[in-house]
Parts: sequence; structure tokens; C-alpha cells
Amino acid sequence: KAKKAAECPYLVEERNRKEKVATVREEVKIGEGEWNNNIDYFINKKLRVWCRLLRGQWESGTIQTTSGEEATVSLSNGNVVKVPTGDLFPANPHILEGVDDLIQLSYLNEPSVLHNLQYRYSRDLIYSKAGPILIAVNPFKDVKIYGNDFVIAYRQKVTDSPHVYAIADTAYNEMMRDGVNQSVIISGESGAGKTETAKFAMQYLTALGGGSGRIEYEVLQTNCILESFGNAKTSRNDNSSRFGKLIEIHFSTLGKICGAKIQTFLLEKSRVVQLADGERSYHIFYQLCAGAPSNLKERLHLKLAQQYNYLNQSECLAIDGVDDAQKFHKLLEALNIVQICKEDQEHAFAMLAAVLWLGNISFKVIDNENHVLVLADEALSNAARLMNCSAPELMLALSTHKIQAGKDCITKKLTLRQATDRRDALAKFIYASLFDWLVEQINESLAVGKLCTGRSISIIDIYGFESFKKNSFEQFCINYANERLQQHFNRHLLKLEQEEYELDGIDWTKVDFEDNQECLNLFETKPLGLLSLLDEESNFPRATDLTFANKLKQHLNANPCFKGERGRAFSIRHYAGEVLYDTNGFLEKNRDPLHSDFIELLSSCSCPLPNLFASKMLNQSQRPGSSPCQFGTVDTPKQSVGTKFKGQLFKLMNQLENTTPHFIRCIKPNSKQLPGMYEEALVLQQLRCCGVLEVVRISRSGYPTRMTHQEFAGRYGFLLLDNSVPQDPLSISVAIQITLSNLKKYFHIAVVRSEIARRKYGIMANEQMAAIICLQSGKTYVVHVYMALF
Ligand code: AD9
Ligand code: MG
Repeated sequence: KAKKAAECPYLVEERNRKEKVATVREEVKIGEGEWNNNIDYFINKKLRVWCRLLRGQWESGTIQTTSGEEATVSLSNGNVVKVPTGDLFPANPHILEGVDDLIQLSYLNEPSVLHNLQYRYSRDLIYSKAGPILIAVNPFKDVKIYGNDFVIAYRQKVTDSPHVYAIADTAYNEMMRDGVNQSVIISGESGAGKTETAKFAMQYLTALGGGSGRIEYEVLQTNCILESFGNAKTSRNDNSSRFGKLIEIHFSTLGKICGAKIQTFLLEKSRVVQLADGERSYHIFYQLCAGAPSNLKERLHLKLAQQYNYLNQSECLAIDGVDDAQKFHKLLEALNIVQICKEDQEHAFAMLAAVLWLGNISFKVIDNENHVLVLADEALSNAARLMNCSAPELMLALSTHKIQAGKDCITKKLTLRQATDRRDALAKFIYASLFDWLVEQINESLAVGKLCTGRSISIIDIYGFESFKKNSFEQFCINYANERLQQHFNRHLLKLEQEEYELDGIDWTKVDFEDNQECLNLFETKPLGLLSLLDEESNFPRATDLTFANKLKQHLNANPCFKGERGRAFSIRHYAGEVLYDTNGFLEKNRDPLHSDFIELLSSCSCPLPNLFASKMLNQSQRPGSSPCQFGTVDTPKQSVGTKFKGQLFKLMNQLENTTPHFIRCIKPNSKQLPGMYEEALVLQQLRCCGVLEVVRISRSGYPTRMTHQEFAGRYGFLLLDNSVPQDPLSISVAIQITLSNLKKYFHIAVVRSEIARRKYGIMANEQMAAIICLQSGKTYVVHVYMALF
């Protein structure tokens, strides 16, 4: 089977190219830094260059002549153009076309990297390495490189072509070998392919760690459930994740899956009640309306999706090529597999139908102060029936507000606007609580078993960076999360790596990179950061979105990542680009109040779920002495959404810090979600902003393999003649030198001390490995052995 996979055209082409590159590798001699002195060399040898044309795109050609700062270039399409020499970049020799790791490129300039990825992409080679990172360019079609045969091929190392399976394989092996938890961190903008990539990684791990059969199957089915309830069509992605997810897969000592745990982050609640044109609410609503069998439809008083206000407002009810009814049947199967009982499933569907009916509830204005009454129609009775509360109580909760006056509770009528907001707040609360409940049920079913060793691989897939025409609180949070993740990436691949070299006294030319700390400070600084100012304003009863925007401009205008805009708007310079935010709704969404009247209403329902949701909310927010009117007349205080999210992200980052990270960068090749289309500018912008090129630069001249002396001794100590690994630092380092010289017999290793320049001894063409033992390091016990593979 593995052989069969290895013979597929994808891998055969990859292998042939590799062999060719390996044989002629030595002919490629000119390094990137030498370009400036070598323009004549390029003219004489008629070597290819990349030429930036007026429209910004790149064309290859050869330089004919230069005069001052201008060059005449004959392009490969036959045209001859004059361009500034600053717009010329050396192109890589043909032999390096399509190399699978960008670090193999002789020239690492932007057009060369872009071209290399495009070359591969046009041949369906969607994965490439950029040093330690896997780059995945979204094919928007089935590229037929997944499934059992490929799993086996990667497991048996029949191929080493870059693949998400290879990354999962490395994570698994390192977990088993080093006993350290691992993480696979997938990033990229919306629609770049993170969720699909995460699923393939899970597929590989479950195939590898499959044992009893049940648990790994369940783990895979969680994707279907969470996508139904947590994904939706946006203008960027037909299946966009509207929540962040971390799945920890736990393994036994034997490497078999013995449980899993899912954590989710901030579901976009507003989507339940409000949709942008052309977008949809959560898939589950359409799936339920289309796929529920008739008896279930009857019990839920369910109609067609277009009859619900919450769904029909955006004039988009279907997604091209997606059969919602069929998806519903898949969902039912998945719910059964993760052992959510039929009764609970029915309760959950009732909550969904209740949300839909709530959206159809309407109000009648009864006086000139715009006070309202709830219309006693089919929507009201159905919503009440589904929640199992009385219709008059629901009416009261939607149109009035209880206020504490001394010892008495008085009831105040609500205006049309207030009542509509209340109704929507209830719908959002029910949906978000249902989502959390579902995740809890799944976690119970996947609960980490007794056999677990505590070793795990976490896969993180959050919503990608977003910049729409109109950006609100949701994009603000999503983009903040992406900044945090980007910093983790920078820290591990750019900062720590270089700091280590410096600490260990290695001769190293620093690679600069775009640090996003300033943008994170803009969000997190207390008391004058975005989140603190938002909280401050949210606590201020008379504040409005406009006063909030003004406050930001007053305090933050000096920050280079912040720009005040007209009216309620402001911009943030994110690592991935500038985003214009409209503060409309920020305060309310950050406060996210759940009115005490609702807690009272939900607690009175005889249906188990609303009751559970209410008591959860009460537990979370009740403070001593806050229940004068049964549940408190002051709307129950709780932590703001922004602050809670920040806390969650910090926790997540701490968790990731304790793992060995494996990074995957997904790239969106075009904004139309179409196969075979590669928009250079779009790809370049993604490569630039996320620091991929800098990582390649570091990896190319750096030492990607680094072990402590102890680890090295543990792994290679068997090469010592007497096989015994010494324990004290001094004899370990002596042992390492002996081991390395033994290894040298097999691997052509150069053993050098750190203070001796690598360039002098480091890498020569016939070496496979160069090692540096850092004995001079200030760290006595954690001294490193650096190895670079060539
Ligand atoms: V968002 O931030 O959640 O909006 P993602 O998760 O980055 O986004 P997603 O994985 O949902 O993007 O991918 C978008 C679409 O691209 C998928 O629905 C698939 O149609 C398509 N895709 C992505 N990766 C692959 C792949 N490896 N093979 C085939 C793919 N299609
Ligand atoms: Mg996604």
C-alpha cells in the first residue's frame, strides 16, 4: 500500500526532482549576498533574473546591458524592457525549480520564493517546507494525497515529500521518543485551509494511535459536530470557523490514543441574530430545517429556513455544492458515535428551534413612548412550548424589566429597541450555552482514560485573521487572537532561536524580523490599552460607542499601531495588515449582559437545558449579596468578554509553551475560493506578514537540530564503546566528543567548538552533518550540541 502511494505521480515527480537537485547541488555557488557584485556575472553568463514590472508582477528574463541605475532586460515572453536595477533580483537556476524546502534555494528573494511555491502549486504539490515550517497552499480541490495508503507511506517513510502527515508523524515520534507534549499550531488567514489541515493531522494521528477502535473514531467525529454548530458561510470562506479550537489527543505509553479533550474559544454569538449580506448563520440551522425527519419537524414545529427571520435576512440560504439535508444525517451519526443520547439530541434540537422561533417574535408599539407588547402569535407560542415555559412569562420577560426600588420590585415597560435587543440577547445566550454544553458532552465521552500517560499532542485551529469592509468587535477579538499566535511563532522560530545562538557564543549574524509586541501592547497595556479602555467605558453607564472611540483617540493616538479615524472608527496596524474597525456595538458586546429576568425565566422552564444554562450563568456571575429580587434586579455583573478572552488566550499560550511546537502556515492562493488560481500579490502579502522568509533565512544558516548534552548522550551514547552514558556534565561533554568522532566515521561530521567560526569549519559540500559543541556556554548543565544537516 505504501509503495502504491509512493508511486503516485505526486510523489514520483517529487522524488525525481530531489535526485536531480542532489546530484547538481554543488554547481550552484553564488550566494544571495553576492548579488550586488555579480550583476556583470549574470549578464556574461546570461543567467536568469526576476524583474518587477509596472503592475507589480514578476517576469523572468536576462539582463542585456546596464547603464547607471537602469538595466535593459529581455523577458522570457519576448519583450524587452528598461527597469531600475533595484527592481531586479537574481533568479534560481532551473535545476532548483520547485525544490521542496525553500532553504535549498540559492536566492531567497521574494519573487524566487513566490515562483517556487507557484511552480509546485501548479503541479498540485501543495505542501512545501520553509525550514522548520510546513507551508500548505490551499488547493480548493481534491488533490488525492490523503487516506490510508498515504498514511502508511509516511509512517514507513517511503517518502519524505512535505505533507501535513509528515508533520503529524514527527510530532508523534518526538512525543514517544522524548516524552514531551507536542503541539501542531496551524495559522493563516480566513479560508487558507487551517481547519482542513487540522482534520488531516487528526486523521493521521488517529490512524497511528488507533487501538481499541472506539475512541479514535469518536475523536474524528467531533469535527463534524463542531463544524455544524460552530462554522458558517462568510464572504471569505464557505465553511468558516467562528470559534477557536484546541484539541488535545492523549496517548498511552504504547502510543495508543486513550482520550481527548477539546477547548473552545469565544464563539461568535452575534451571527445567531445578525447576518451580513451573502453570509449564513451556523450550518446547523439550515441542516436541521432541511434534514430533520418529518416527525421531528412536527415536534419542533419546524418550517423551512426561509421562514425564519434570523436566517432569511441575508438572502443566502444555501451554499453551492453543499447538501444541508445530507449533512444533517452525517451529524446525527456523529452525535450517536460520541454517545450523545437520543433524548439529549432532541433537547438540543428543541433549543435550536426555540432560537429560530424567538427570532420571529414581534412586538406591537402601544404608546407614544415606543413601549411595546409582545404579539401573541405562533412564534411566541412555539418558542415558549420548545423552551417549556409559559407564554405569558416569556412575553413578560421580553417586554418588561424588573427594577429594585427600596424593598419592592417594580416592573418597567421596554421600548421597541430594548425589547428587540432583549429577544436577540436571549437567542444568543441560548445558542452559546448550547454550544458549550455540546463541547462538555463530547469531552465527557472522550474523557482521558486511566491508561493515559499524560503525553499528548495538541492541535490548534483558530479563526484566521479577518479584514472585511465592516469590522466589528468579533474581528477585533479574532485578530487579537491571531496577534498572540503570531507572537508565539515569532518567539519560537525567530527570537528564541537567535537568542540561544548568542547565549552560546556562536558566531551569528542576526536576522531582523517584524516584532508584533507593540501591537500586543496596544491591546493589553493597563490602564491605557484597547482592552482596558474598553472595559472602563463598558462600566460607565452613560458611555456610547462614540465616547469609546473618542477615548481611544485621546489616549492611543501616539501608538504607531493605532490610528484614530472619523466618527466611531479606528484602525489597527496588525502584523497581517491594517484593519478598520467600527466601534458600533463594541460596548454592548463586551458587556454581554444577561438580564436577571432571563435567568429567572430560564430557571422556570421545565425543560432540562434552559434550566442548566441558567444555573451555569448564575454560578459564574453571582456575587454575595446580589439577589434582592429573587435573582438580582441589577443585571448580574460578570467579567467582560474582552477580558475573559484575554485570560483564555494567556492560558492557551502557557499551555503551548509547555509543548514542542510544530508550525503549519496555510496560504490562501486566491480570494475566490477557486482551484488553479494563484494571485501573486495575495500570496506575497501572506508570506511577508507572517515572517516565513525570515525563518527560512535563519534556518538556512542556523542549526535546526539542537540537543542538550544529556539528550545527545542518551540518544547517541550507544556509539561509545562501553555503552555507558556518564551522568556528570564534564564527562558527558567528553563522552560527546568521543561519540561525535565515532559518528564521524559514519556521517562525515565536523566537530568544532563554538568559538571557532562555522564558516571556517562548518559546512562543506560533502558533509551531511556539522556539529558544534558549546562548551563555553554560561549554562553548565544545559549545554547544547548543534547539528546542521546538509
Ligand atoms: V477560517 O479562518 O476558519 O475562515 P480556514 O479554517 O483556514 O478558514 P478551511 O480549512 O475551512 O479554512 O478551508 C477553506 C476551504 O478550502 C475548505 O472548505 C476546502 O474547500 C478548501 N481546502 C482547504 N484545504 C484543503 C485541502 N488540503 N484539500 C482540499 C482544501 N481542499
Ligand atoms: Mg477554520
